[in-house]
Amino acid sequence: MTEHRKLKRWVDEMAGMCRPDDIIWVDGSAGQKESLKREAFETGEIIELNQEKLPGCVYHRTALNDVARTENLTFICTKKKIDAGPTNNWMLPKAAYAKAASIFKDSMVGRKMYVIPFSMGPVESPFSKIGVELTDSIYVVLNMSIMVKVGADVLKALGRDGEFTKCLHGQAEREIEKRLILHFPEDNAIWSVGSGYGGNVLLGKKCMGLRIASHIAKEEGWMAEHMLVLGIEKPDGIIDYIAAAFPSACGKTNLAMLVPPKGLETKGYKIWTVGDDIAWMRIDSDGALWAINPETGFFGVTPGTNSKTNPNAVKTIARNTIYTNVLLKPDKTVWWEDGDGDPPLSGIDWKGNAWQPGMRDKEGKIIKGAHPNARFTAPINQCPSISHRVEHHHGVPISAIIFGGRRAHLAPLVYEALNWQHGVYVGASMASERTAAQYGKLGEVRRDPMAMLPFCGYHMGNYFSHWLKMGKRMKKCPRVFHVNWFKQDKKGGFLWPGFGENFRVLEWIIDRCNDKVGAVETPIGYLPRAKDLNMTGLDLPKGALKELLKIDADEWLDDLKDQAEFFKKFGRKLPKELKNEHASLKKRLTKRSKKC
Ligand code: GTP
Ligand code: SPV
Ligand code: MN
Repeated sequence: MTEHRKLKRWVDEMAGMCRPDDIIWVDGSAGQKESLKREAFETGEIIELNQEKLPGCVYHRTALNDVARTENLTFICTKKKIDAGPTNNWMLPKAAYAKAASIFKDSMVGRKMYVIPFSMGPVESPFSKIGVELTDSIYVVLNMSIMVKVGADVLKALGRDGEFTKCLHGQAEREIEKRLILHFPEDNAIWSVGSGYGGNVLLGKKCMGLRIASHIAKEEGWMAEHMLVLGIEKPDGIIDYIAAAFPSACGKTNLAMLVPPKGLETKGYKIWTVGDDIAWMRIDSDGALWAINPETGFFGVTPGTNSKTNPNAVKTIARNTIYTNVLLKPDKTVWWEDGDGDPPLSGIDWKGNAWQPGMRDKEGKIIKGAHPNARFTAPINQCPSISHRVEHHHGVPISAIIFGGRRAHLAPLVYEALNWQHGVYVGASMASERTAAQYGKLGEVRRDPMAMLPFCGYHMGNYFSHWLKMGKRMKKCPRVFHVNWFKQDKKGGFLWPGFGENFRVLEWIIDRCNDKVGAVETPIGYLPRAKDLNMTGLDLPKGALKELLKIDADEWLDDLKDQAEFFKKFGRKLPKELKNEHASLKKRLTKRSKKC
């Protein structure tokens, strides 16, 4: 299969430890994919869905204890602890390899090992990186085949001695006590054992695409970010591209595929989807920042996805899609909460139990049909709004970077940073309420710089410096914004309708980039005045817009205390520029405070 001696030796070595019955090289062909599917149908690992209604679609349930990324079991393993920084779990590489090896040992006896050569980014583009994942799960092979380019072309591009990220995955017993997601940036390697869920096991995604890539990007002078990328085509036909970083389950996939509201669509606006989760960005010869999406598929949250909230996603997932942890209907189609259509009268829930709407558990809580972090895996080229530049090896030029999170209070609908340095501060100090995409207490506000807290593969203080340095190297920096679709009224309802209506905010952002619309300067940055937002065709309840654009200086000053506490973690590695930005913001807010 390959002339790459190092690759062959590594596969042999890993097989020697895991002892699979057989080793199968994934060639990327339709025939092999089909026969793998058949094999998985037979063992029950995957269920074939109704091929008339959902052609090419399959269904999978992960273990009950294995339904989201496990950040507490995720480690950056570097020789020196300081290199992993205060926000990552750390282990010495030697100890980490030994601990994982004891779990991997003989774990593939009776199973097969699949070798998946994959490229993140167009094959043979100078911006792409190659990885090889070894796994004992057909589910992983099928997912990876959608999420990234896999197979013989990649091996060819790798040649006899090309560099690749060594990615080893084994399900082992899928017990939490024996689960480890280990990254070795110094060895360009990833070991993941004991899980069968998404971000823990599709090693191209968060593990290589962000944690390992962010480390390489720092060394090589580019950026690997947890960002969607989209193009906004204006009525004059010119397309501006933006990249947006929101934490997990905070709206990236939805924004990436947005359909402008009717009134604005007829003006001629269109959205083009480049990516929904990861952006690799470089400064090109024109001095601007350009982004590629290194993935070829979406691994998106299903609950909440319906024809109103995200019609493009609904069309994308109608075929050739893997559904994970949703409700299985008797006719072998699927359903999830806040999806299309009424709940079925019966079905099998994500736990594999018989389910009926309205069922309650022992504590009286409604039993959901789909897990809140249930997901679809679908090819990006099925998305009706796919950008024609998605395969372009230079990607797209970025005019604006948007940060955002779930904040029930405090953060206004949108504001613009004063400049790049202030923008880096806005990203570094952002926070969001915890969602079902990771284990932990739901709703708790946590600081999540640039939405990269769980994904930065090195010391985050150095990561902030890298952002500042990139800004200095650019001839024209993208403008930086912050959005919050999730501000709540007193009753806990969302003040902003979100989804397609978010386009109104994007229009202001793009017009700001082109100096076409006004704003008011506030202590936190530039905010639109009510008249600067295009509200044609949207009737918000009285007072809602005022509340959405309100800045309460005292509330902000309170939040600054928490920011300062968080920044303390970075010690001397916190760039002085960010300390200065923090101090200036405090000064500006204090001037406004009612308490002074
Ligand atoms: P990851 O794939 O985990 O990185 O998530 P993501 O950032 O791509 O989030 P996604 O777009 O899948 O949205 C997550 C959840 O937020 C879904 O339940 C959506 O329905 C909901 N959501 C997305 N956009 C909005 C919005 O504008 N307003 C409101 N209220 N909810 C939204
Ligand atoms: C996220 O949690 O940000 C995801 C899903 O995109 S996972 O691939 O599981 O990380
Ligand atoms: Mn994500």
